[in-house]
Amino acid sequence: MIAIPSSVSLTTGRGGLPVLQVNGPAARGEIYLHGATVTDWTPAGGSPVLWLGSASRFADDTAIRGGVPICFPWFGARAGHPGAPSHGFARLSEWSLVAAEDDGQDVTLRLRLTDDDQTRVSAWPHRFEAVYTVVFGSRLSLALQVTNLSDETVNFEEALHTYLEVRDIRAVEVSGLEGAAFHDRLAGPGPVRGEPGPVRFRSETDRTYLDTRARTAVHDAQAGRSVVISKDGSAATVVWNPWIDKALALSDFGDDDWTTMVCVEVCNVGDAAIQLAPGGSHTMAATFEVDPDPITRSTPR
Ligand code: TA6
Repeated sequence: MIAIPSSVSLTTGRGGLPVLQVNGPAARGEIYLHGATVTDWTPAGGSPVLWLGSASRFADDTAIRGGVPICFPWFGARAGHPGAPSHGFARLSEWSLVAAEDDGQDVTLRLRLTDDDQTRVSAWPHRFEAVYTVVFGSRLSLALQVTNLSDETVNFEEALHTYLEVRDIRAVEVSGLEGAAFHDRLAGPGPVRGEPGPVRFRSETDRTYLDTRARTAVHDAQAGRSVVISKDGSAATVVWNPWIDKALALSDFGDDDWTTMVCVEVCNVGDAAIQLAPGGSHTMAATFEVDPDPITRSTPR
């Protein structure tokens, strides 16, 4: 067991799952070893930024519904493998804590996942190492580094499937994607031309924005805050809200939970999947920052 600072404790969390709890100078945080799922980031003096559902299950055979599940090494369904878990095996696996540090301001945790007997017979059977670095500070920084330990070139998809808490999705806007073409999962194949304004939510929304390295922001006027999401090493962004019917269809989604969450996912999926030569590494990073300024833009009716 590695040495951990006094601001970090490894304890038993919901569902009896092991969880690392962080009480740092700049923020409170929580990350389950199950899926290396960050489930809380609360900046000092602020309110929780990540969303957890009222019906989220904490069990080792299901992904945690909320926080930041890690989708890897595929996104969505795995073509040709109908029995493969949605969004890959990383969010269903137990990661290991390999480093923990408190520098007096930020608390940094590093977790690791490598191939094992199960992954080597999965829909993605390659040798790999994934190292996930999480910095709990006045900002939340996430970095997923994947290294190809096999002797063949590999392709993989990855997403930080981030659930953000909002007062009411019907009064939320997401900026930064103006003009970017997107795949609309609800409208079938083929990219859709971009839209000139911010993303607003009036029904189920499930969009993959292609070829965008832009910073985005979730404007929650009712909460008087915006959450700004910067990214590096990511060429796509997914925006999702299940709305009424999809939320009803998901057993680990409370019927009204859809109103208080939005997913903005820093990712490399589809045409932006990553190709790694033997021995190669790739890092995808996202940083979240709360801007407490109320939104100057009028809230859409
Ligand atoms: O991120 C959008 C999405 O791919 C949606 O299509 C929806 O399936 C969502 O992920 C949640 O997927 P999950 O497997 O966690 O229920």
